Amino acid sequence: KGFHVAVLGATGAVGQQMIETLGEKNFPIEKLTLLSSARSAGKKVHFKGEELVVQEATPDSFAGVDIALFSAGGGVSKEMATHAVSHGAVVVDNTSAFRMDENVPLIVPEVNEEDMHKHQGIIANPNCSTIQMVVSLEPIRQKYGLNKVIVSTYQAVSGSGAAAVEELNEQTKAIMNNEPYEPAILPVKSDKKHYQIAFNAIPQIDKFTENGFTFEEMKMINETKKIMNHPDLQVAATCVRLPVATGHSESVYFEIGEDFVSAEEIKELLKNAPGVVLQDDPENQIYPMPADCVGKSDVFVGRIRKDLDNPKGFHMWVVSDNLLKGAAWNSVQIAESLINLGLVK
Ligand code: 11C
Repeated sequence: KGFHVAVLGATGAVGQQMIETLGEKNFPIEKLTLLSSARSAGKKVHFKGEELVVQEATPDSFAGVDIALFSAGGGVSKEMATHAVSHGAVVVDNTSAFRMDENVPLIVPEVNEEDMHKHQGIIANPNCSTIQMVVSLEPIRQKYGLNKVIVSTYQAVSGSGAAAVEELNEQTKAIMNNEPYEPAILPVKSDKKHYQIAFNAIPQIDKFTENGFTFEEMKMINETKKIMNHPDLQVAATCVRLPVATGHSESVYFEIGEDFVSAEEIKELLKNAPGVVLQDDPENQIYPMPADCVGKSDVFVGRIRKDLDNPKGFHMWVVSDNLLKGAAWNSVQIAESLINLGLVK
């Protein structure tokens, strides 16, 4: 049987990837409805050789829809989710609107697929930088326990949208040509100041919260605990934007519950972990880099080594395509799980 799938935010960076991923993964679709704001309605999108016209999303757009993939911003999700659910659709929401809502499962299928059974119509897709980290940490947590995580990120500008990628490209060209270019989008479009991203590193992703961490850092902290069902896990994050178009990288320090585990044992575990590709051979300079991971669904892990002082401590380097496993692919995977678990009509 095929399903009636709707994509809300169909013309955005993630929405486009969702449509491509549905096609590439041969998702069982009977009908695909593409929705957007009034501004983008009317655009044409190709799906499996057919030309589909994007329609303006209204409360009635969800009549007959089985699964609705949302990626049009938190405000739109809050406005439209109840309408979609009242029409009987299950919403897979890629915004932060419902992630920390206790009635909404926050899902990474490799980690907590079983939490989907508790859904009440909405399932949240986590933040991109959180997803790739928990995919790499969960097998370790299951086997050896996990006490503490300290992560520093090296995040791509596409996490901030297509306009930010354009800013990086245009700014780079301008600087190379000795021409002026006024930053207007990064680090955060709606914040007071904007900084050069080309040839730079900006230690701010999203706005600052009152505790000195940014909202992006707080997402990594809170979402990790929720996804792993581990409220006592100690997590700290520093999130940094780099002049990379796509592919988030992370330096992850973690402390396990046991003393006598070797780096080789962690490598062996991750070699066989779902959704993980191990690229760890320092002698031959093999380690993951974002340029190699673009367009791939997996989470790539390397540079695994034991801390020199703490017998429970390890370091690793985790890279993934933030638009795929970080967003579109994880959402489509959740939709696949909905079908496999019989959670959609
Ligand atoms: C970034 N992680 O790289 C953000 C983008 O909560 O889904 C994703 C924001 C979110 O800027």
